[in-house]
Amino acid sequence: MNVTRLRPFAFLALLAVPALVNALPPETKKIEVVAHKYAFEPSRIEVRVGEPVEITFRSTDTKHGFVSKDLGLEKVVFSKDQSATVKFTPSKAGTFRFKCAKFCGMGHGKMKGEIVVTP
Ligand SMILES: [Cu+2]
Repeated sequence: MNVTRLRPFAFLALLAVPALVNALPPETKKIEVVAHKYAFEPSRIEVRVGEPVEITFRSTDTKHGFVSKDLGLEKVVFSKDQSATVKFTPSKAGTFRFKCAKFCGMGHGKMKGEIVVTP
């Protein structure tokens, strides 16, 4: 077939590109949180409604945990040599608290943070 005869229709291929991009699920936001006695870093995590989130927790000292009742996220425990990953997709905007879910010493109660979900 003659290529020059097809060229007028090349724009159709360009029209298809944005349609494909829109059909893809949103990219996962990957966040690393480091825990130590007695804080999470960062302690404030910002995400968006509908954006899949993957948070990997690591510890630099003892065993710590993560739980967010506000977001309905189950407790996970992690240590220096064993990280833990929490995946979720926020469905509503707001500020949701989380805290350490593993007793780690006298300052355990101070180990808190928040996940801010913007529309
Ligand atoms: Cu802790």
